[in-house]
Amino acid sequence: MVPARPIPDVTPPPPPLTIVVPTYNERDNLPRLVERIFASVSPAEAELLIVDDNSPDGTAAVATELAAHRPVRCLVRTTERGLATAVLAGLAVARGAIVVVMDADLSHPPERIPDLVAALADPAVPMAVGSRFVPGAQIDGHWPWARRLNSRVARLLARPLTPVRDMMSGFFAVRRAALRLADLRPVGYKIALELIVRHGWTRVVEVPITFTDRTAGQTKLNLGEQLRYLRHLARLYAFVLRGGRRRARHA
Ligand SMILES: Nc1nc2c(ncn2[C@@H]2O[C@H](COP(=O)(O)OP(=O)(O)OP(=O)(O)O)[C@@H](O)[C@H]2O)c(=O)[nH]1
Ligand SMILES: [Mg+2]
Repeated sequence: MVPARPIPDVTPPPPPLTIVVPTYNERDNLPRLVERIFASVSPAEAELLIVDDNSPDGTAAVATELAAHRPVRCLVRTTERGLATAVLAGLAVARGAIVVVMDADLSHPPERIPDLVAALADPAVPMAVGSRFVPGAQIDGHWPWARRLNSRVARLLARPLTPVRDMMSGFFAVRRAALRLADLRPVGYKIALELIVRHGWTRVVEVPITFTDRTAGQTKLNLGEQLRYLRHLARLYAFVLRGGRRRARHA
């Protein structure tokens, strides 16, 4: 009798890099985003994971079309809505050893992804942030004084929590093995700040970027989001004052 040959494992290995993009009504931005991402990183080494909250504009259908030609996956959430929890859901199913998180609206330059990834070459660095507030960074577009003031106050309020200058950034890379997702209590928009404080990360590198204002689609940032930010800050200060950050550093 001929011995049975083992069935070869044809499951493709996970890509080294997963790019997580939360979306809500970003149909018009996705094709250009995908084009620019895969002009900057090899499709053989990266996957794009779109986390869409069942956008009424059909963002998920556009993502599915794009998936025919590119390594794109789309996770559609139907029972939950919110940027931070969407990012967390993406981090939970990402397969790459390194995960980049960025917005869909082309505010974050995909061309800087390789620089963020390169900053993680030092094993002591758990996170690299695409920063608008370090030398070499730039903001393209006119920010009215009210928006500038708003951004400055929001950063000042978080300053005692971290020396990272752009802790509000939605563009960052993390080493997946460094994540303790069960320790996170995401609320609102500021997932990078949540990651930095709850993990007790000190060696965060900031990579200067040129930030461009969105030209398509609409902002989802509103007063409710700003109030949620204050609630988020209160939770993080309570965590630090109770010694949570010290314990996280020694975990
Ligand atoms: N899945 C999901 N994504 C969201 C949600 N809210 C916002 N996003 C996405 O998060 C990213 C950032 O949202 P924006 O509305 O651009 O917020 P912002 O960058 O602070 O505001 P702008 O300056 O107007 O661009 C975008 O990719 C949005 O589509 C949400 O509730 N669920
Ligand atoms: Mg935006």
